Amino acid sequence: MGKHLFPTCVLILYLLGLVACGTVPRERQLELTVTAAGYDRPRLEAQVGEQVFIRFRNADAIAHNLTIALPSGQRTVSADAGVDAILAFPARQAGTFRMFCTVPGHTEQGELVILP
Ligand SMILES: [Cu+2]
Repeated sequence: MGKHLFPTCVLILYLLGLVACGTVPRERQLELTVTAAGYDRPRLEAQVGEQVFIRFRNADAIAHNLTIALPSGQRTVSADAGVDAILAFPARQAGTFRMFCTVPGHTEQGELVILP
């Protein structure tokens, strides 16, 4: 029992240190639902340094995707009818970035604002 105490203390101090130094990215959980009327919100917000998780809920009867044009490249997640999918990425740079669906003929759109 006693010989496990020291490594446990070291581990706890290490984890506390990571949190205190900010090297563990904060998480930003967001949700976006798509219906036949489009995305349910025109704007999502996150902050530089956060790990962003967008739960993309497809409440429509056909497949859609969520594509975001980030400075590091385009990120896409597709969701079949009635299915949820997750788009995850680090928010590295502040700005306003277009969100849209790339399925031909589809017009869903909005913007992701990454605050400095
Ligand atoms: Cu679509």
